[in-house]
Amino acid sequence: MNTERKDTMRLSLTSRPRPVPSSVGIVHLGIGAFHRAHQAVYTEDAGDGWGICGITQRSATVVEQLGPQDGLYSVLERGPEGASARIIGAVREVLTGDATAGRVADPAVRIVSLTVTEKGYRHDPATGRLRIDDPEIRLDLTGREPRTVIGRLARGLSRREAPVTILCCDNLSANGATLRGLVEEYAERAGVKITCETAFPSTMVDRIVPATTAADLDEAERLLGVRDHGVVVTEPFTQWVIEDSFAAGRPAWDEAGAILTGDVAPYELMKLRLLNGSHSMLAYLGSRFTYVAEAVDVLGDAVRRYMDEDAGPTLTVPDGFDLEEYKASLLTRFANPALRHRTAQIAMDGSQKLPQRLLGVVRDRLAAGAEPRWAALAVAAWMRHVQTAGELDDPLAGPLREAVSRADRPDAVVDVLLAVTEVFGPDLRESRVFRDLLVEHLTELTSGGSRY
Ligand code: CS2
Repeated sequence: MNTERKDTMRLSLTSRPRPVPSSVGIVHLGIGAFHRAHQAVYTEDAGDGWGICGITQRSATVVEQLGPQDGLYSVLERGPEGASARIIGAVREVLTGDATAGRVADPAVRIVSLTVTEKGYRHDPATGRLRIDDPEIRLDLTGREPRTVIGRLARGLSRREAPVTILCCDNLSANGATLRGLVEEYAERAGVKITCETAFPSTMVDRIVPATTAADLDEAERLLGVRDHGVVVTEPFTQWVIEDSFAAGRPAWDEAGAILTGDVAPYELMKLRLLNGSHSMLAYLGSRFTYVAEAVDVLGDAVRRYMDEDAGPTLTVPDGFDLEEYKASLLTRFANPALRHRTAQIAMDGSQKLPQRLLGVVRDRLAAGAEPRWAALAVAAWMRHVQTAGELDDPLAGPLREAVSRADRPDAVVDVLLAVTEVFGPDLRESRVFRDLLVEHLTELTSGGSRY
C-alpha cells in the first residue's frame, strides 16, 4: 500500500471524505473479519492495483468502522512468539447490502467474491440445494427487491453483459459448483435470465480468525500508534487454493502465495474434514472450555485419533503433500495460546457445518465397512450441545429444539435428531452401526461417564 494511504489512516480515521474508488474490480459480499484477514490481504500483496468494494450483508457496523477510515484497517497477527500489525488498503469502498445487485451489474467489476458463512446461502446443508421453503427466499421469489444473497446476486447478474467470475470463499463442499447450482435454481424459479458469461471456480480458504476483542484494539494501537476501529485478529498461518478458471481476469494472487490449480477438491476435502471437522469436535466435546487452546490441551488425543482413524483414510492426498505434517500443524495451530479463539464461536450453526465436516467422513467410513468411532463421538457431542445449550445459535434451532423436547433417554435423542434430514439426509438414520455408536457416546456424555 502506498505511503499516502497509510498516512490517511494515521490522519485518522477522522472525517476525510472517501476518495472516489477508481480501481474497484472486485465486489466482495460479506465483508466480515475473515475476508479482511484473508482474501483482502492476498489482494493487497498481489500488488497489481485491484481494489475491493466490500458489501456487508447483515450488520452495518463495518460500514461505520471502515467508512470514516477510507476502508483502511489493520490485521493483527498473534503467534506464540508475539504480535505484529499491518495496515491493509485493498478495500476501497464499504457499502450495505442494498447496493449488491447494482454493484454486481457494474461492468467494471470482474470478480464477485463471497464469504457469507454457511447459513448465508440458505441451502439445504445435506444436499446443497436451495431451500425454497426458506421464508426470505420465498419472499424474494415473489418479486420484491431481493434481500437474500442469492436473490441479490441473481438479480445483479441478470442485469449485466460483461463476463464475470463468482468466487465462493466459504467452507462448503465443492463451493463453486454449489453456488452455481443455487444461483441457477433461484434464477429459474424467479424467471430471471442470466446471459453474461460466468465462471464459478472452487476455492479452499484457510486462516483462523477469532472475533476481535477490546484487548486486540489496544494491542493494535500500541503497535501502530493509531486507533483503528476495524482491527481484525488472526494467526500467522494463511492458505488459499483456487481453481484457476476465471471469466475476466484476476489479481496475481499466486504472486501473493495462493495456489492456483486445476482441481481444488482434494485440498478442500482435507481442510474441511481435518481442520474444520476437528474444530467442531473441539467446540462440542470441549464446550466446557472457553478457548480452543484449552480444549486441545485436554482433548488433543481424541482429535488426533479422529484425524488418523476416521478422516485420514477418506482423503486423497494431493501429490507431494505431507499429510502427517499437515495434521501435526493443525494441532499446533489450535494450541496457539495467543489467539484466544472461543469454542462458542465455532459451535454456532452446527446444522450447517456438520454435513461437510463430519458426516461425509461418517458416510465414507461406513461404506468402507469401518466404524467411524471418533467422528460419531463428535456428532454425539453436538447432539448433547443441542440438548443442553442455553441458547442454540443455529438457523435450524427451532426444529432441533422441538425434536429433542420429545425425547429424554439418549437413544431417543439420537433417533429424533437422526430424523432431521436437512442435516443427516435420508440415509444416515438407516445405519445401525452409526446409530449404535451415537447411542453409546451420548449415553456416556449424558451420564458424565465419558472420558471426554
Ligand atoms: C471454524 C472456521 O468457526 C468455525 O466454524 O471452524 O471458521 C475456521 O476457523 C476456518 O475455517 C479456518 O480456516
